[in-house]
Amino acid sequence: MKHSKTAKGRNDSLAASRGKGGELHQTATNAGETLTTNHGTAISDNQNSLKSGARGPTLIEDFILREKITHFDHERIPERIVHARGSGAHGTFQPLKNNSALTKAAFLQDPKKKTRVFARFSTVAGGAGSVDTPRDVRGFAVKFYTEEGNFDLVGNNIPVFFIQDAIKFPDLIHSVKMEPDRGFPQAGSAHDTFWDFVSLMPESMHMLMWAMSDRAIPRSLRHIEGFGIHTFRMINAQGKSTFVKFHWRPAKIGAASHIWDEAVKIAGADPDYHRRDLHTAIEMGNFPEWILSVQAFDQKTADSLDFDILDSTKLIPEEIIPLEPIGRMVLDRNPVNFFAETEQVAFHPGHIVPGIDFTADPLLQGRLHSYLDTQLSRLGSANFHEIPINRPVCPMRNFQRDGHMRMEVPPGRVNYEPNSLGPDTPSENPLKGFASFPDPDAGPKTRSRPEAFADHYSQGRLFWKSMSEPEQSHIVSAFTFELSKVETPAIRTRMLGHLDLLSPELGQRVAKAMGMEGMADKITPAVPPRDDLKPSPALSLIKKWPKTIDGRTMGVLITDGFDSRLIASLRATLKKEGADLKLVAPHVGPLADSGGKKVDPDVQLDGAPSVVFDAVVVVPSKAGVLELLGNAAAIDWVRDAFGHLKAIGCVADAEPLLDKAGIKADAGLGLVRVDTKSGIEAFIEQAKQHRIWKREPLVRPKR
Ligand code: HDE
Repeated sequence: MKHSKTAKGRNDSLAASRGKGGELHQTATNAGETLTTNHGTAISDNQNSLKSGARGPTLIEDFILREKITHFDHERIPERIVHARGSGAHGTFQPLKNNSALTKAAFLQDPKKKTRVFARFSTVAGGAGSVDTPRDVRGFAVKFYTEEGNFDLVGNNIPVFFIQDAIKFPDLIHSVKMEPDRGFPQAGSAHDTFWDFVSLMPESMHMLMWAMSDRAIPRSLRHIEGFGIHTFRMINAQGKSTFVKFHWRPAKIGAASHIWDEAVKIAGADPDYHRRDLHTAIEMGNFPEWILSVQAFDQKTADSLDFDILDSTKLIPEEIIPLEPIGRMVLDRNPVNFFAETEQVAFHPGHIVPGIDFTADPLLQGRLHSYLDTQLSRLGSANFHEIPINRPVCPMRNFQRDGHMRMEVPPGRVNYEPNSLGPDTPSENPLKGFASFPDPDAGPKTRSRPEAFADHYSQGRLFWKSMSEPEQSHIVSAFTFELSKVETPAIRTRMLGHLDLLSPELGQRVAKAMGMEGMADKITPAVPPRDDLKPSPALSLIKKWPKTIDGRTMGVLITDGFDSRLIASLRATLKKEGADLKLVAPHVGPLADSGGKKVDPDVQLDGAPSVVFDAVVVVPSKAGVLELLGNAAAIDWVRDAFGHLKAIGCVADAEPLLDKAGIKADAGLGLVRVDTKSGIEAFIEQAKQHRIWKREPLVRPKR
């Protein structure tokens, strides 16, 4: 082999070229300013390390190589222990009214005032590189950069939690994360250790109902509700305390979920589905919005409830205490750097401002320690508050000093308080400063739970009774799926015993679906479940589903010779409704429409299965459909859309494909001919249903 004698390697010609005088010129892709080291020394060659001869060993003297590689070696920081996979966005929050009767928090007073926010949504169990659509709780964390300091509302998309006391959190998370000996499964609760733990923790039962419901497979991050879970306090200027539960509701587009089979397939088709959806929606100016509400109540009301408001496994039905809207959040800007913003943002329920305070909820109390502590190992320094995404926008002045990576350069001799040498140095302010609410609740030092925390089944039963028929079936299927994955029979029978207590109907249906009727353990509850709690329709997603396609995307399958006039008319009608369409074709290069005009499709069929769309339209030409008949991806495209209960629009030429997929044209089941304007309108009406529930019994056995 002949070796090059030149001092420059092959890459020279790719990334840089020499000018007449021998100086290096950057190519067009790299025409910016001169590249430098971290310390500002200009770099002459970013393609070759410094060697002793072109084929000789690399020299340790090469400070440029060493600096670059050392920095690279340390690029990663530990991922979050939980909620490692997340997506974030910037936005603003604006009160809907003056909320001074409830709170003195400055950012909640003036409806004209906007406060910047950063929101991060996450899954809980999977690692940072896991997929977006497993069955899991979603984190819903918002940092409000208020003029009185940062307020972090660190919630989830489910209003209750698995455990009542923080001391059980490491056990819960160890059980759900991948099993320690084998390192799997990643991002899923369908395994023995999780079900072993929860089946021994009756307090988890209510949350399990939510986790096995459609809430745990959301359609997108834009379509989730958010909850503060714990009871907090709001304090007004007169010092009056009101208990509050925080609720976020997606404005306009409502909350929506996937069908399980769809979520599973999306995990393969587009592991970044939720992240991409949020990013794209914001990029397109389709800004997601949420209304922040509180359920506000006093001590007397708290005393009248049949559970303890300090118990995070319970919710207050909004039919008992209605939601009071207090503000609106709009997310309108994507991060420009994922690491700097989404990865480094440090949420902490202890970041609060005057006017908001904690209660003694033992889960919340434990969190108040955990979140500060975890940032120290994750971000590596007590100075994480100086990272731009975490910095408050109001002044911060104190005598905390030094430490790793300190950015501030505080001048002067005085770094202590009280002092007499620094007349301008900051001091405490009893009037403006945060004063904890003087909570009179106290008692003997004890490791125990209040008696009022003991009813673990009644609210789970309430949840079951509040669901629509399809939602109940999905819960049965989810328990069946998860418990069938459990290998230890004793865990299955124990869980079936709990399900009987949650609802005998649920228990029987799951036992039957698993082929384990009559095998449930008999479990004696600490407090017998109540059957007299009134259903709360607001807990159902389907019952309050808004009829809209705002923010949705339709997939349109086309082939050469397709009718582009029809597509133009469909696109215009969808646009009026706030929806978009993507052209899906057997290849990504241009197609010729029926008039011979070249049209670029948006995506190629194999990479855009129908699971990534909200509804589908099939518009091949007579000749094109014959090509599709021999393509399994095309047959699966329509078959899945049918199975996932999506509205399906088609032209007459599409019928052979529908036939081959076993789909019979019947408008009653959400299949609509879109050849005419009224056909397009009828299709949109069907798409607004979001799912054609009548179709479900045809495609999934009732369990
Ligand atoms: Fe968290 N949780 N958590 N959690 N949590 C974390 O903090 C913890 C709990 C929630 O997007 C960690 O910065 C304990 C409830 C969200 O960055 C950690 C307990 C709720 C996020 C932690 C809980 C949450 C976290 C990991 C039981 C809903 C992601 C990394 C007492 C109200 C925030 C981090 C983000 C993150 C601890 C229970 C929500 C380890 C000890 C209940 C949304 O500190």
